[in-house]
Amino acid sequence: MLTIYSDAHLIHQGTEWVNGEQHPSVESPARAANVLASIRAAALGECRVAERHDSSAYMTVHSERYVRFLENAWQHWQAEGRTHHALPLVWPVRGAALETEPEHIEGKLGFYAADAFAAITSGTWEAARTSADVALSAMRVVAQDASNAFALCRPPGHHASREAMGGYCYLNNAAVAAQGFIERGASRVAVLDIDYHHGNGTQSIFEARDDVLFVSIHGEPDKSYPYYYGHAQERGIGDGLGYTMNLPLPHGTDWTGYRVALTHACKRIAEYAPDAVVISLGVDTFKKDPISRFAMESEDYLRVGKEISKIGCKTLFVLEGGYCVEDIGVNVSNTLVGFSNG
Ligand code: Q9C
Ligand code: ZN
Repeated sequence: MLTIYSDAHLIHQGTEWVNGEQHPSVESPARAANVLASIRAAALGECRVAERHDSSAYMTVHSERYVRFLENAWQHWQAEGRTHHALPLVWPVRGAALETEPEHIEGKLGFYAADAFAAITSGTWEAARTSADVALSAMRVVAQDASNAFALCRPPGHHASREAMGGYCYLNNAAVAAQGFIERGASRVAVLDIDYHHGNGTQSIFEARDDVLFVSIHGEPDKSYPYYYGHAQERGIGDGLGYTMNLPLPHGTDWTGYRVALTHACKRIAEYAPDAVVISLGVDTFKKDPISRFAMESEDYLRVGKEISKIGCKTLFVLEGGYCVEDIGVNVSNTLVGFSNG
């Protein structure tokens, strides 16, 4: 399997609030380095650097004004004399009229953020756009060669919606890739999101459509971030009704429980008969993940990959979360090896 990657992510390391203090975010450069090292050790296949895309390439699933905000946020922040990482402190409340983008950067930050887990740093835009480029480059290879590929994206993307960053995500790499398949002629694309956290951004981008099926397995929203989305009752809206499937699972879920949900998810996807499948691959379902509450073992990811291979469709894996830096590499490569040997 071909891996697409980039080193541009190294210039982005965010900040988050933990126990009343600001710390370097658990979403760190070491994560991607570890994944690349494991991919190489597993001899999965060629590792190739991503091609550069124009920022209009991200406006297929994001609005132009949101992409411009990301591009210019750090300069606006600096123009206010700030030198520390930018995090929002004020948000519009649901139900309010939300159409007018404020001029002040403080207003913009809350306008374009779902939470305070997506800090803007001097390197954020370059890293985020390159992460989307990694997904787009890998999508092109899969679309052209009817093959499979792994997009080693960082920062992750699945919490980013059309006009909001959040949860370490800025541009929705998986959604940009899924839309890319559609624009290259696919009639139907499925996104299978197996990150521990519900892919609220991806769901919101596609929930009103029937040409992109979104299926997510995640920690139950009552107890897990992003809290407000991912209930089993969310099944899509309008034309998209029936094309969103949420499979929330309780804390402590291990392979025994996970397997049932994964088999169900893959069955639904196979029934949909997509032209391509995008896997939002988060390995924060791992038992030692510092911020999540499932109990998957490293060997279980071989089984996850094998189960996904049974869908029998061209497949693009896109890296999302996974914060046990020590084991993220083996968990990701096990998934891809399990798929390849499937
Ligand atoms: N106490 C991804 O995996 N923090 N994002 C949750 C936990 C935010 C996760 C707080 C988690 C975001 C891509
Ligand atoms: Zn996650």
